[in-house]
Amino acid sequence: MRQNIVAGNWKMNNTLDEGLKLTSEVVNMVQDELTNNNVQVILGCPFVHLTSVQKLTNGTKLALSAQNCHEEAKGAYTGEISATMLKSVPVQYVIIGHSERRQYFGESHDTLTKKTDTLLAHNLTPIFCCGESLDIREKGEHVAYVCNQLKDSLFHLSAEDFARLVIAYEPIWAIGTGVTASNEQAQEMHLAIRSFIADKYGKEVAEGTPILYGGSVKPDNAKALFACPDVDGGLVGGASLKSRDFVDIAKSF
Ligand code: G2H
Repeated sequence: MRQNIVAGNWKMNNTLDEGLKLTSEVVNMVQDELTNNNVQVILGCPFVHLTSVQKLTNGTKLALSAQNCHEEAKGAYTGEISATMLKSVPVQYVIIGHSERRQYFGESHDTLTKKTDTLLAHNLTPIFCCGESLDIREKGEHVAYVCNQLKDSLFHLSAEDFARLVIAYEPIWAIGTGVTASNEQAQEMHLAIRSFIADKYGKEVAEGTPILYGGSVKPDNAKALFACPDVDGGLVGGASLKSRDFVDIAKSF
């Protein structure tokens, strides 16, 4: 059975004190309330929070994610953070290819290929984001567009390495807008992604790959989304900033 995952993506929010308060609340609630052991809860914090947050999550059910990583292992890249640094925290997951990074920071297919390779080489799990704009969906080209994002950045991998990824489908029109993809829209895309992976890597790899949905996931829509057969959890932005909402989402399986 593949792993269900609920990953928070705090984005550029929270001071260190706020982040630690949020973490403590989530740790306590998860400890007391989360009886479903088939869900991995992940906190995706800003870089400067990671070391302190790790001290609070260490030894709990929670795992830690960064929101980005430089593609080179080390060197003269002022202001950047490497996979080696993240591994030393330690962090387990790294979000890459988020539409905000593609749009505002020019993260290209080529860069994402390199980031994926670097993360896997450092035994970090990439949470690879993909998703189409409203314009592309309205033209009916959303499935082809998302499949191409996967092909262009990931299909150089061996089946063994591909099986180490987490995919997050995040339609851009649903991000931070309060508009969520319908259950049917999410399931259609998740199934298409899984079939596309199966064509390239075989059924076993496709069936084992967690595919998360992201885009205005809230406590009141999570249950129905997670009930879709090919939706294995969520990448949660706004709602991950409130401990009660985030843990309620994690309890929605
Ligand atoms: C999509 C998501 C988290 P939100 O970006 O990655 O954010 O839940 O606020 O739409």
